[in-house]
Amino acid sequence: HHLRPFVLGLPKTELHLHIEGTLEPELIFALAERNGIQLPYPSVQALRDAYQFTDLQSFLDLYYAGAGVLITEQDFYDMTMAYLLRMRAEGVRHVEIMFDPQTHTVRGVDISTVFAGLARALREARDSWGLSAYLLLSFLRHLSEEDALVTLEQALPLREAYLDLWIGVGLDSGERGNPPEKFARVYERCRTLGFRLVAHAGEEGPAEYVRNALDVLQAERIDHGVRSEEDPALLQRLIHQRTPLTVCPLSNLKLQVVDELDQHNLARLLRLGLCVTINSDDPAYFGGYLVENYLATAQALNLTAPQLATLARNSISASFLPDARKLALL
Ligand code: ES4
Ligand code: ZN
Repeated sequence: HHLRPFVLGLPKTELHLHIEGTLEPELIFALAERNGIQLPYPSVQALRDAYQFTDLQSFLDLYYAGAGVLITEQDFYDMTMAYLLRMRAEGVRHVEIMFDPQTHTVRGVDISTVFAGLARALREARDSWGLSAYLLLSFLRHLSEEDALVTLEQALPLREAYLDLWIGVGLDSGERGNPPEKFARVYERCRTLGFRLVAHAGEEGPAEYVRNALDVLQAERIDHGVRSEEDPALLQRLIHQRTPLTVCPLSNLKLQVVDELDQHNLARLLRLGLCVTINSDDPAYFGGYLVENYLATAQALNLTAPQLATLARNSISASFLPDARKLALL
C-alpha cells in the first residue's frame, strides 16, 4: 500500500490489545514444547488453519486454549517482548495492554507470575527504546462478579510494585448475556481505588450496553463500541463527551461483526466527530498488527492521509498518558 511509509511514520498508540491475542501459532507451539504440553493440532499450519471464526465465541474458544501454554514468568515475558518488538518496527510510541489474569489463575498460574513476566518486558522496552506502556487488568465477563472481585483482591497486593504500569481495568470476553451492570460493584471499587476504567461494549452487544458501560460502570473509554451507531442519542453523547472508541477493524471483519471491511462504520463515525481510534485487538488471530489495521481500513474505506493522521492523533489524545506526554507526541 502506497500509504505504508506514511502510516509507519505517524506517531501513534495502540489502546485495544489483548496480550494473549498476540500469541502467534509458532510461539504457541514453542511454549507447548518447552512446557511439555500436548496440543490438539499436528502442526503450526494446522493451528493457523483452524482460525476460521464465525463470531466472538468461536474465536474465544481458541484464544483461551492458546493461552493455556503460558506457564512461567519467562513465557509471559517472551510473548510480551515479541509484541513490543513488532510495535517498535511499526512506529508505535505507547501501548495500553489488556491482560486476562483469570485465564491463567484458573489453571494454577499465580497472578504474580503474570505481572512479573509482562512487566519485565514492558520495562525493558521503555528503558531500551523509549516505548511507554500501561497495563489494564481485564475481568472476564462470562465469569461472575464475585470471581472478578476475588481477582482484584489477588492483584491489589502487587499494585505498589507495578504502579508505573498498572493504571486501570477493563472488561472483556463474551458480551451477549453479560451486560455491564453485572460488574457494577467491582467497577465501583476500582473507581474508588483510583483506577482508569475501560470496558468492551457494543461489539456484539447492543448500543444499550455502551450506554450502561458509561452510566453504570463509568467507563472512560469504550472498546469497540461500533454498535453505538444504532442509537442516535448515544452517538450525540459520545461526540459531546469526547468518549473515545477503540475500534478494531480486522477483528470486526474476522468475527463477522461486519461482512466486508468496506461496510465498516469507522469512517462514518469519524465524520460525525467521534474520537475514533484504530487498534488490533488480537493481532495473531485476526491477520494483522496495528499498521495493517490502518492500511486495510484505508484501502476498504478510501481513507485519506489526513484522515489517517487524525486517527493516529486520536490514539494519542484517547490514551491515559499525562497531558505533557500527549503534547510531546502530538
Ligand atoms: C476479545 Cl475481540 C474480543 N472481544 C471480547 N473479548 C476479548 N478478549 C480477547 N479478545
Ligand atoms: Zn478486545
